[in-house]
Amino acid sequence: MQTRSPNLPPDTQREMLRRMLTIRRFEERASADYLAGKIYGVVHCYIGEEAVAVGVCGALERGDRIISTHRGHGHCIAKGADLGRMMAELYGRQTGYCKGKGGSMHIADFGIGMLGANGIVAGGIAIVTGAGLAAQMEGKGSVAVSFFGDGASNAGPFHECLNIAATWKLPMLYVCENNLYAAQTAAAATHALSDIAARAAGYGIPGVVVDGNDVFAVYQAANRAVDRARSGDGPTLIECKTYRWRAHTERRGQPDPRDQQELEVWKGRDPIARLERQLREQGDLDDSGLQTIERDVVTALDAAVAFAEASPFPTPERATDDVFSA
Ligand SMILES: Cc1ncc(C[n+]2csc(CCOP(=O)(O)OP(=O)(O)O)c2C)c(N)n1
Ligand SMILES: [Mg+2]
Repeated sequence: MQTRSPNLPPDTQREMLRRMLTIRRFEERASADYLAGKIYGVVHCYIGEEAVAVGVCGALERGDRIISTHRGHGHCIAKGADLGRMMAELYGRQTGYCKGKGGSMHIADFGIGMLGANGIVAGGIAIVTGAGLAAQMEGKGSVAVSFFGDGASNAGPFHECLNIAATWKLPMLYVCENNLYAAQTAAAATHALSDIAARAAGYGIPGVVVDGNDVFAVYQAANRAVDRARSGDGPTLIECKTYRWRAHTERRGQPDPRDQQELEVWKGRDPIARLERQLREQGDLDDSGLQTIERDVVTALDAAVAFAEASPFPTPERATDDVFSA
């Protein structure tokens, strides 16, 4: 069952579909180019989980800050990052967000409140809790959002940060993307609770479980949590149940060890197909509207890839620029 459409203009709902499709097509391209040897480092795909990033970011303002994980393309795109600079970063080019020296796991754009992807599992939770404290001290009513996985919810920073954020009533959303696995390890092998949201009770804050493949359900939960945070009532833990379609990372010749039947079941819950169906049923989308969105997405991605491919690699002399040590 898909959640009824919230009270959002049709244009905004179609924009959610466009962003979800952009994430999917961006990663299909990134995966193909990685496997073709054009992209270096490591690429973790978010395909299948698009409704979480888009639903949450749909409830945010530009000045609100988010932090991401090692699986960060979806959060960047949902917050409005530039596709060309993202692709250039994956391609290791000077025009990328990190001047081509960070790759997929190091994309940040402070101008849009995207504080960065992060290769350290649970590392981002502590950084963005600091942003939540900053938001509280600034007093402008902005909020901070931590995206993290089910695996990260077993690490120390999760517990320490929820505790302090609850105690200080920081204006925060903690969004757990429960895709049922931490790398290859099934969630049941790493924690005894069936709902990670239940952990919120231990810190005295609300914990909510949401169908993470239902963009409107995610949006509505995020909206309520944002209202609560902006009103000074403190953080909310939102657990989004979802699933990734690709293996943990893109790798040549290594099969995905997960149960393929389980994967097929989750593909049947495709968040993009569900939104598309709902918009059609509402009378807010038809074949030609969908074709226009698809065409716009592909055109934007072609331009992003062309920009990346035409950009120079950083020179060896620049290797130690922007590198800090204490
Ligand atoms: C501190 C730390 N420990 C281990 C790793 C290796 N590692 C990378 S991703 C990952 C699993 C993370 O699982 P989860 O938080 O559920 O995120 P998902 O990959 O499912 O999105 C692990 C253990 C790491 N990057 N950082
Ligand atoms: Mg996980």
